[in-house]
Amino acid sequence: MIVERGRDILQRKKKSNNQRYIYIYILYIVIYKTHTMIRASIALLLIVNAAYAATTQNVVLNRDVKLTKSFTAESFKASSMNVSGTLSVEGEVTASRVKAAMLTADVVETGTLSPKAGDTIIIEGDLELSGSSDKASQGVSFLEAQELVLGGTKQWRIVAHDTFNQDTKGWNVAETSTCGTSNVFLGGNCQQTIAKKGAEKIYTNLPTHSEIRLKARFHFLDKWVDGDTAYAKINDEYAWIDTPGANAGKINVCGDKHPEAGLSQLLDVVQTHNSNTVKINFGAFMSENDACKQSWGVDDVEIYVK
Ligand SMILES: [Ca+2]
Ligand SMILES: [Ca+2]
Repeated sequence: MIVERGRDILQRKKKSNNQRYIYIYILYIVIYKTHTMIRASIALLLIVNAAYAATTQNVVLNRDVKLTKSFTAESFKASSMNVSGTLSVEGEVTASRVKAAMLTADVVETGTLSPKAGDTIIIEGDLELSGSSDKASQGVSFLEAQELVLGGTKQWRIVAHDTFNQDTKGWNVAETSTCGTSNVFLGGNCQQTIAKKGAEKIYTNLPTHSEIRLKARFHFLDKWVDGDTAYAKINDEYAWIDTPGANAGKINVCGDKHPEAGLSQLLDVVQTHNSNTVKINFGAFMSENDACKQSWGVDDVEIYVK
C-alpha cells in the first residue's frame, strides 16, 4: 500500500514538472518570436526611412565616403572632393578652387589661373584673347604670369617702358627735351647735368627670369667728332656703345644749327640675368663740354625679361 502511494506521488510530480517545462517553452517561443518581429519591424522602418530620404530629402554624410565604382547624380555638392581617376561632369562645376593634373572643359571661367608652385601653365593649341579693343589690357592681364612659354619657347615679357612723355619717374635726372616733334625724351640740347653725369635708373620687382633685354632709341645731337662714344650699361657693365663719327648726319633737326649725328638709333641688348632688380645707365664721352653744342638723349627705354 505504502509502495503504491509512493508511486502515485512520484507520477503526479513528474506530470507537474512536464507541464512546467511546456509552459516555459511556450513562454520562450512567445518572447523569441516577439523579439524577432520587433527587430524585423525596426529594420523595415529603417529601410523605408532611408528609401524615403534618398528620394525626397538631402542625404548628409559626415564621414569619408570611398567609391570604387562609378557615381552618377543630377547634381552634387561637397565641401571637398578627391578623385584619383577621371571626373566627368556633363553640366556645370562650381568650385572656389579646382586642383587637377589635367583639366578639360568647353569653358573655364576664373579670376586667376595659376600653376602649382614652380610649375608652368602649358597651352597646347591656339590661345585667343577675346574682348573689345578698349578692354584689351583687361584681356591681356590674364597673362600676367611669372613666365610666358609658347610652343615650348619662353617669350619676352615687357616689364617697363619709359616714354618720358609724362614723367621721368625713377631716373636720377629729370631733364627732358624734344627734337623736331612733340615726342619728349630724356636729356637733349642744353641739358647740362645729364650730359655730364649721365642717366641712371634701378628697375625693381622683376618677375622670375633667366634673361634680360634692354631696348631704347638713342639720339646723337649736334656735332659729334671721331671717337665720341655713347654707351648703355647694365649693372655697371658696358652693354652697348656707339660712335657715330665726324661725318655722321647731314640734317639739322634741333639744338644748334649743326646737323644731328643720329636720331632714334635703336639699341637692343640681351644678357643672362636672374636678379629681381637691374641698374641701367646711359651716358656719353663727348669732346664738347657744352651741352648746347653737343648732347645726347634717350627715349622709349624698355626692359623685357624671359
Ligand atoms: Ca618719348
Ligand atoms: Ca642741330
